[in-house]
Amino acid sequence: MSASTASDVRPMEEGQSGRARGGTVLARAHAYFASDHRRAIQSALGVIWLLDGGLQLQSFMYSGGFVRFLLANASGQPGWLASSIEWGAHTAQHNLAVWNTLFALTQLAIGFGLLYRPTVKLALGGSFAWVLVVWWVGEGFGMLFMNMANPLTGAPGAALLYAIVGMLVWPNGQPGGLLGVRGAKLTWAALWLVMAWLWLMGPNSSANATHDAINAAPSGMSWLSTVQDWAAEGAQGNGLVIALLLAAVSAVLGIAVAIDWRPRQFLVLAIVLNLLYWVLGQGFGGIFEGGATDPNAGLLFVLLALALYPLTPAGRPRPRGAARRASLAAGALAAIALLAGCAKADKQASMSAPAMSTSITTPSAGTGSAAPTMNMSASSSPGGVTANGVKPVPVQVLGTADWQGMKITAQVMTPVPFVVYDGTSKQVVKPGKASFHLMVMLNDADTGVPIPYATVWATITKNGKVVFDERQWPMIARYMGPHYGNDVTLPGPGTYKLSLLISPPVSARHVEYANVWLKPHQVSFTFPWKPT
Ligand SMILES: [Cu+2]
Repeated sequence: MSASTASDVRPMEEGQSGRARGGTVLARAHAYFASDHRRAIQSALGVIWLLDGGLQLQSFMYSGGFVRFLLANASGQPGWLASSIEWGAHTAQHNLAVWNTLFALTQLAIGFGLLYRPTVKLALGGSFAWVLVVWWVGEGFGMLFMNMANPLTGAPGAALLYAIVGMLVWPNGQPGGLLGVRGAKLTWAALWLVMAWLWLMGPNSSANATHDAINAAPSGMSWLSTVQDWAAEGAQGNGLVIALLLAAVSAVLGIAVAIDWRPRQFLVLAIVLNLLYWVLGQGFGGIFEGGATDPNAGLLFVLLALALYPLTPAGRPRPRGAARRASLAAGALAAIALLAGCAKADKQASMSAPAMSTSITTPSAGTGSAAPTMNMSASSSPGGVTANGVKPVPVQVLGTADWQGMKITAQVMTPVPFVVYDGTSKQVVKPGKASFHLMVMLNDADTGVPIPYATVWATITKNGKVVFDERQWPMIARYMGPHYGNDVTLPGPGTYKLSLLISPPVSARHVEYANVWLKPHQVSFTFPWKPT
């Protein structure tokens, strides 16, 4: 294949710096940093390395937070990998200030080395060694050995992509650098086939997999949260369809570029897709939230696609036979992907079915209009176990959100009386004409342990007008456990927006919570309601 397409390839020579127009700074910068395609990619890679180095210098990294971040990669990994990650984390912990500064300087050195022409090879060589360490200890091999790798959230790991892009732009005058044209395309195909396969894994293709992944994505900016909420809402319940579609698209994308079937169109599609992943699933790598170590895989995939672009033939259509073979191969792969996905989905459904038979109704509601109208009719009350005459009542989930590892759940049940007791006197709060009892659960997302000592303020609006604006009582209940609750009266049927302002838990903390939930945090859910 490479022999027949050799004429299509436009080799990028290193010395095409004769483009300097006039003597302006801009033109000279262009001539130095972007004299040709390969140099431009080298410079972009250098800038990303500088960003990484800068992020590594954040104060968070000098706290136990960085070590915990490393250790978090170890949990659930195979033994040999977990122990090596733990060894790395504990070594770093031993003298964190020194090690972390070294990490940062290494990345800054690679960045500057890429920007300064005479040291490009040295910097790239150093980056190859460094990314192996980072991919291993910092990313746990992109979580590939666990059931946690999701292309949407950055699998198979940004570090791997730094290395591949680096090899592609190695300054040896050969198209495709160290990989060569054929190697580059095969690597591309392998990456996308792995991503196709990852989409089909159970945790990535369940009904709410994409919804949950987007909800858990970092943000740090209100507009980004809005976009992510909107996307999560759209993905609600559609996880399987999304996974099958993206698995098929990924497979076709990888193969099409490898066999030169409309490669440039597919490279553009790859860029668009990864920008979507980057914004929705990776929240720009969380760099606006603090505590991020790199901008994550989306950006690197875009760079990789750009690096491949000149290695693919422009425009000229391939002979018909080849095109047909290509589409047949892509179609067959898509079909296999679909079949595998359906098999997975069946298994998934049968596994999760028993969980729905509890007294708590399935949280099919969520952050939007897709939610069924809440209806608190008594007839939906399940028999269930009773305790001293107190029956478990059905609850409906209005929405869930993740805040730095704290799972925030807003749910409602039929209005109930509750007692406020301050130690000497007590007052009974009667539900009156309340529409429902609102409960906010704060739990550790990993362990499920409730998180007390926080403050939750609930504001409900309808068409922008505030209809409820009160603090939630810290509350305990036999079936609900500790929660933050209040009875809420709404003016009538309609679509409402619930905003929760959660203030940091005021308490001493074990060190694993030392650096989270330090500032108030707001989340919003939209829900329809009608009285019974
Ligand atoms: Cu309550």
